[in-house]
Amino acid sequence: MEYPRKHDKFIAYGTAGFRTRAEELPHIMYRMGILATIRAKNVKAAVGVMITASHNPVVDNGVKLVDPKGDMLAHEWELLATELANASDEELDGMVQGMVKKFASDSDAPALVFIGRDTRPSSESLMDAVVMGVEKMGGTFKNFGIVSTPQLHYFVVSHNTNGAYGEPTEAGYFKKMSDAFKKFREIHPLNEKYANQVIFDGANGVGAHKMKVMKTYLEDSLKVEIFNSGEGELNYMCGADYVKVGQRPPDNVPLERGVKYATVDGDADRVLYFFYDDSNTFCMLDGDKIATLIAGYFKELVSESGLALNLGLVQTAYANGSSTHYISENLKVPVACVPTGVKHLHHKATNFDIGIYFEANGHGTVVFSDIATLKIRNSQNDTSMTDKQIMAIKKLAILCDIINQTVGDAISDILLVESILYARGWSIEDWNKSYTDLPNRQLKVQVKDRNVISTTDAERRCQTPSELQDEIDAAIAKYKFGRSFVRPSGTEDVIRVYAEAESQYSADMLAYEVAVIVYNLAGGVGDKPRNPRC
Ligand code: NG1
Ligand code: ZN
Repeated sequence: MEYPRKHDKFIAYGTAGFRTRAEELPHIMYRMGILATIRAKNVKAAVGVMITASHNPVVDNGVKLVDPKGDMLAHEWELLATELANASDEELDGMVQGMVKKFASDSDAPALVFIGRDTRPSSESLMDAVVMGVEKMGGTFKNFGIVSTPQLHYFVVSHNTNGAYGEPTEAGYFKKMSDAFKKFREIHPLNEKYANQVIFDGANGVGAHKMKVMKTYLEDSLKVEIFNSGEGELNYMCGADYVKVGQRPPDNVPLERGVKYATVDGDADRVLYFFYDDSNTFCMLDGDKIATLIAGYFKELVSESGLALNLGLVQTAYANGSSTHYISENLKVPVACVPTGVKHLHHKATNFDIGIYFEANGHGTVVFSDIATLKIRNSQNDTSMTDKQIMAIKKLAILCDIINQTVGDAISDILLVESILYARGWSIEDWNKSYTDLPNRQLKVQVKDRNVISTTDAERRCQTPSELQDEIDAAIAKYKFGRSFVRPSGTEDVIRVYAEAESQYSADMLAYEVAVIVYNLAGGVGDKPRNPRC
C-alpha cells in the first residue's frame, strides 16, 4: 500500500493543521491529498494544501488545507482530517469510501487541488505523498512549488473568483500588490521623516526568496536589503518568532541605530518591525503596533470619506494591555478578543465592514466586507462627493489592493505599513511613540498531558485543573499592572505562560511564578521552571 502508517502517535489537526517531526508525516500527507480531493469535489471548487511548519525548527514539518475562499479549513473537516490521519492502514479504505459517499457522491464533480510548500528539505518528498493521495482519488493538482503560505491562499481565492480577486499566478500576486504600492506613492508627496528603506530578515525561508522577487517589481519605490536569505538554517537564531519570544534581534543582520528592520517567519505569514533608538535600546514593534498603525490610519480615511463603514479591531489574549487601552481610549475603535488561532480572528473580523486583525506575534491582515468593497469601488466616481472625500476613497481603494485579505501575509503587511508611514511622514520612532508596551514575558512548561488545562473567556481564564485559576489570580495580585494567563499550545506539546507587569523584572517574576504553579498543578515533567533571579 502507498505511504503506510509507520507509528502509532496520535496527531490532531490543530490551530495550524498537522505539525510534528517531518519523518512522522508521510502517511498524513498522503491522506491529506485524499481528503483535499474529497473536499474539492464536495465544494465544487479548488482547495489548497500547504506543506509547512512555519516558525518551527527545520526538522519539523506540517500541512494545512485551504478552503475555496482562501480561508482556513471548516471545523467539521478538521475533525475528519484528524480521523483520517489517525486511522489504521486497515481502516483507511473503508473510511475514505464512507467520506466519498457522504460528501462527494456526485463523483463527476471535478477536483482541483493547489499544492504549495516551504523551503524545508523534507517538503518536496512530502509533496509527492500529497500528489499520490490526490491522484488516488482521481483529482487533478497544480504544483506551485516553493511559495509562502499567504501566496497559496491568494492563488486559491483568485482561481475560485475567476480572477476577480487577482490573477492566480505568482506574477499576478507580485504585480497586483506592487502596482498598488507604487500608485499609492504617486498620490502622496514624500514627506518629513519617512525613510524609504527596510532591512529584511528572511528567517532563511521562503520570505527571503519572495522578497527578492518583489524587489524587482517594486523597483525604486522601496529599498529592501535582505539578510538571512537562505544561507543559514531555517528559523535558527532568526525570524519573527525568535525575535518576538526572545525580544532580541536576529543573528547575521548588521545592526545600526535609527534604521528600520522587518523580520518574517519561515513561511512568511508573520512580520514584526524593530529598531534601535537614540539610547541604543532595542525596540520591537509587534503585531499590536502594526494593528494600531493600520486602525488609526483607516479610521481617519473612513471618516474623511464620509462613507458609512464600521471599523473594528480583533486581538487575542496575547495582545499587550497597553495596545488594547490605546485602541479603545485613544483611537476609539471597537476591539474584540478571541481565542488564539488565525481562524478565530479572521472570522470575527468579518463581522465588521473593515475588520483589522493581528496576533501579537505579527500574524494579521485587514478584511473588507462585500458591502465595503462595493461602496469603496463605486463612490470613487460619485460626483456629489468633495475632492477630499474622493481622495480618501481612492486611498482606501488602493490600500485594498496592497492587502492580501485571505490571511496574514508578511510581504503585503510590509507594503501596507510602509504606505501608511509614508503617508504620515513618520519615522519608525514616530510610530513607536504611539504607546509604550507593558513589559511582558512568555514561557513554556512541559507537562504530561497538556489537555488537562482547559480555558474560557477567550483563553484568559482556566477552568481546569480546578485550583489553577485561583492560584494564578493570587500571583497576579502581587504585581502592579499584573496580567497573566496560561493555555495549552495548539502547535507544540507545551503549556504557554504569558505575563505582563509594570517592569520587565516583575513580568519575568510573574511569568516564573505562574510557570511553577502550572508545573505543580498540571503535571509538570522534566526540569522545573527556572527562577530568573538565579
Ligand atoms: P500556539 O502554539 O497554539 O500558541 C502559535 C501561535 C499562534 C499562531 C499559531 C499558528 C503564539 C503565542 N501562538 O500557536 O498565535 O500563530 O502558532 O502558527 O504566538
Ligand atoms: Zn507562519
